[in-house]
Amino acid sequence: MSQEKVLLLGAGGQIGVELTEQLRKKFGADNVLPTDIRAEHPLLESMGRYAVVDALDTQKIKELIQEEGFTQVYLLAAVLSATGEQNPQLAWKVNMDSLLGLLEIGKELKLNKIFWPSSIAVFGPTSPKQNTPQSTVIEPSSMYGITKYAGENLCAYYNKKFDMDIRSIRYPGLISYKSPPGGGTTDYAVDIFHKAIAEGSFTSFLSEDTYLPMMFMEDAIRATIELMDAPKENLKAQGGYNLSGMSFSPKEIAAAITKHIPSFTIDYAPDFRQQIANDWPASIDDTQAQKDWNWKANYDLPAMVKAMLVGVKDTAHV
Ligand code: NAD
Ligand code: AKB
Repeated sequence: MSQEKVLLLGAGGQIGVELTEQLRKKFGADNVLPTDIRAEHPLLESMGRYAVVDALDTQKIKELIQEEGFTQVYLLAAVLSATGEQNPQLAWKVNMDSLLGLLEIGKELKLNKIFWPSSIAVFGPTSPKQNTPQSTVIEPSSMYGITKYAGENLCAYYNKKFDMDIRSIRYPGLISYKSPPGGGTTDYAVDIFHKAIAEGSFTSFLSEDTYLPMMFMEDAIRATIELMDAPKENLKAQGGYNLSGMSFSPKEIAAAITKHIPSFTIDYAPDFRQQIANDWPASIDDTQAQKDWNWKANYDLPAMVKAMLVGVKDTAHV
């Protein structure tokens, strides 16, 4: 098999920084180029090359792929749920135009593989709330969810019509300490660790009993690489793959943190993000990912809390 060369668009965010690290371990630093519209993330500095690229600049992306011979592209640039609800037109433009542009490039240049992330936000108030299945009623209520479901359908269309290989995961809320989250509804579950360590207290913008599907970043990155490595003929899901890691409420994550920081306190001031969360699943059924590519999460709530407290403390002292 010839050497794969990987281009990441939107690599300066919560997922991209850690995905770049792992893809560089897998393919070699010189074969992985992270790009973003922002300046280079400090963790990527001195790890290899970096370029500023607008994911909407289709011409520039096409030239980059042709000049450097990229075989795979990971499109991570997006406007997430909370920012998207405040600026729906921007969410539609960034999330849809970047994808359509890349799919056209992928078709023309015959890219080997494309990765495009979906989200649990595809599910809406009419989907089953507990153990939401892979295939069910999907009627998203947020602009972000609408773009993710439209994107899934677009990927399925290009896969079928042009025999392409575009793979996707419906990530739950991702929890990490290396790069901050960027405007989502699940971001409270990252912020709570920083506030617990720095201030000993936290005000949650979701109510105490709001259960959402969540996952530790290490699991999410491993899932992404495992899905991209899986034989194409095994992948039977319609749309992005459901992935389950853990499910908890603000009250439960606070109780788990209190086991390590007994004086920690939480209070609640729900805002507009409560409505977004109310329409999302509480937990996810990922049987199809288990079956098609042997997916299994390693981190549960106690393991994730322990890893986050160590990670946030360590990075705070760097
Ligand atoms: P993020 O907001 O942390 O990072 C997105 C990156 O895209 C940012 O660095 C931003 O600068 C960049 N970007 C925005 N517009 C751009 C443009 N026009 N050109 C180039 N770069 C641009 O988001 P993330 O959490 O890393 O999410 C990556 C993908 O995964 C998104 O599609 C998101 O919807 C999806 N996802 C994330 C989560 C999560 O919990 N983090 C959950 C489900 C799905
Ligand atoms: C968000 O909250 O917008 C993201 C997601 C679940 O897609 N974390």
